[in-house]
Amino acid sequence: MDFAETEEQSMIREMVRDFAEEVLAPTCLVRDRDQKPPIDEWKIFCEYGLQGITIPEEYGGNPIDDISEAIIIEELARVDPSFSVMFCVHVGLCSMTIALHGNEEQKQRFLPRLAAGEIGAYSLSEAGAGTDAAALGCKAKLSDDGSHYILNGEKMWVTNGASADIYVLFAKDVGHPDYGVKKHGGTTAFIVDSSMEGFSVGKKEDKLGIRSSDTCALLLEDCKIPIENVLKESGKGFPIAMNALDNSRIGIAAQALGIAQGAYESALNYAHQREAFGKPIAYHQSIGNYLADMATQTEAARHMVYKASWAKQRHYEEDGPRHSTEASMAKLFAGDTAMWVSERAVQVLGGYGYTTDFPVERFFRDAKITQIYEGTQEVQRIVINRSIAPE
Ligand code: COS
Repeated sequence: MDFAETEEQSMIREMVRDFAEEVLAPTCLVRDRDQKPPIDEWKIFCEYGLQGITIPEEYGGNPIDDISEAIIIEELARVDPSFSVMFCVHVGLCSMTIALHGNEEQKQRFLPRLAAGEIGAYSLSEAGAGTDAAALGCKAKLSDDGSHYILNGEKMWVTNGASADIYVLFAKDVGHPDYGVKKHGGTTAFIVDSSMEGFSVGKKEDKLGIRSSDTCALLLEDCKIPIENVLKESGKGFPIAMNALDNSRIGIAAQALGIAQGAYESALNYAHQREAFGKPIAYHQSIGNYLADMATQTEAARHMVYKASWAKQRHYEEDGPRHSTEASMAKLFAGDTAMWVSERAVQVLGGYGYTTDFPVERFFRDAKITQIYEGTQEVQRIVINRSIAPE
């Protein structure tokens, strides 16, 4: 077992850290305040070619190993969690899902666009279908001539909702034989272009954290989607959705890890500069203990995130077992770690930690979402419990 980063992984970490500190850090506080998506920053980021890491080379991508993917997300989140989730959804939930499940024609049509920097999104949740993803209410009806589907309904909580060009979106085909028979019967995955007739962006959420990431509703009003845009085939969407979430839960775990790391570093630096009772507060036992525990929790989360990334790569490249359990365990632990470490960081900074003069208040707000999206912590426990139950 080798715990060392490869030379390439260290190089990627350094490159992304430089980008985050030079490009994201100067604007992230204002973007957070104004809820402004990092579109200009995304364009600069795309010059590095990392937006195509889950896309095969023949479609313009630039594939890398799965631990490197986690390192990129971690380094982005260490500075700007909003940007990290934009990237995570683009590469994981959208590009990778099309790369895995799309037919040749679909891959040729959509992957080069995503590799070139058009933004991807994923839309499963609805007002009445969050944790219970099989309860989707959006309906798809095949046209009489069989050339297209007509979609109606409203999707919710869509990351990159207003910024995206291409969406992987789920609705139920009411004509499918399993519709109304099985709970997830008829669930179908569609590739939706933002320019399609009957598609529009609805309410943008005003959020506690990750405020620079746009989270929106999507409105489907007789939205006309060509039959060629169905991923795999009608009724095969639920496992596609679940598989995509297995992949992206590792991304959210990496995001949580980056938040914990960023909050810990802020607290560490502050504690070594701020003096009280004649010495830096880091050398007072109570603060020193906090810092030691923060470092330990963050490192433990790091191991779980990289282990889950390794399991994901083994699943796809060596036909290994599904990585659902590792992904959910990493997300559960890293999400709780981000919340705990960022709360401690605010405590270490005292009154200053409660102000926007330091980034820890933003990390504290941003951390909360990692316990909620891509499945709440309660969902991760359902997945884990199913895998540990005796036969
Ligand atoms: N990969 C591939 N297929 C999977 C799978 C996975 N990880 N998990 C389940 N499936 C398949 C099952 O094999 C089953 O297929 P068959 O019908 O062919 O037998 C089907 O999907 C239904 O599985 P299951 O009965 O386990 O579904 P449930 O409705 O019980 O799912 C949970 C339960 C809670 C695990 C699921 O609904 C879930 O993950 N919810 C959270 C969704 C979420 O994270 N939403 C927020 C972000 S999306 S914007």
